[in-house]
Amino acid sequence: MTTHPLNAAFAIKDHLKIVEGPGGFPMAEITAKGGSARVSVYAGQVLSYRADGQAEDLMFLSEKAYYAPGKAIKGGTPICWPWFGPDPEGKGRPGHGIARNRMWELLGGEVHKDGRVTVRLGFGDSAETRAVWPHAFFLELAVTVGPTLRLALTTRNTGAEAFPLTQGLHTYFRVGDIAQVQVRGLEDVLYLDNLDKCAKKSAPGPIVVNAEMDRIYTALKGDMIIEDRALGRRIAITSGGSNSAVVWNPWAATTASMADLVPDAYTRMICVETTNAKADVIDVAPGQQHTLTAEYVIKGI
Ligand code: TA6
Repeated sequence: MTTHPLNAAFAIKDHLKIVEGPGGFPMAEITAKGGSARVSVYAGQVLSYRADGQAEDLMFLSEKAYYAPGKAIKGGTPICWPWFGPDPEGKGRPGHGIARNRMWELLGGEVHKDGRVTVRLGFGDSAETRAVWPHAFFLELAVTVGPTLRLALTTRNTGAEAFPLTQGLHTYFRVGDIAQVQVRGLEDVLYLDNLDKCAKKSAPGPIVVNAEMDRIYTALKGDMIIEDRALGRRIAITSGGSNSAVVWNPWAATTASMADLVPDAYTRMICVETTNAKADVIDVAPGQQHTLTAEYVIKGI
């Protein structure tokens, strides 16, 4: 990785450096009091976060991820926007929208009094975006790095008509061994089972993953917790601006069908996603904005 011309405008000594990352994409390297992170300017995607003292990254990043224009990077936090999942209008547009497979702009960085560092990235509408999604907008992601990682995704409607928005912070969390993982905080919450024609279901007790899972939870009760006995840690996820969540693990067969995952990848990852998905649609009125947030705190067991 070599240094990058964006440093002239954005570098902050000891805190923010831009390097040329895989695929030649600019990558922001953030060093803060309490933690460090790497954020790709392509796709506006956090690829790595490590709290000080943690041996393991918070994020799973596929060894076979694509770093190429038009492709999504498998791992970290892909931004699903302005729709979550398949094209809601069935026009054959890309799954999970138009943000995760295009270049963004670096907007700025800031060191806070408490030593946290925030980096902001975004993009607005253009002829290219309007050809796919005919709305005027500015989308901004603020990544705040410290002892915790906080993501805030703000959608501004800069046009004259309201638009519906679904979206997701599709984080791939690194786990030591999926067989030793439990997800808490969604007990008895109604979910739509994406692997069973979106049948409505619920289950008592923590979530245990022992087969392919793709669930859209339709309400949040509070924090979601990933308990990972193999890595001896719990990840607490606090969501804001969201009343839905997705839990996804592709398991062996679907992993084998994905060219950007190695065969055992599913044993080392779980996606627990802060979303506005399915009926959790946000209508963004002209001149208004909506912010979706997720904060990740790593605790011991
Ligand atoms: O968030 C879960 C999900 O929507 C699944 O349905 C699955 O398709 C996954 O995302 C990954 O999608 P991708 O297009 O990144 O392979």
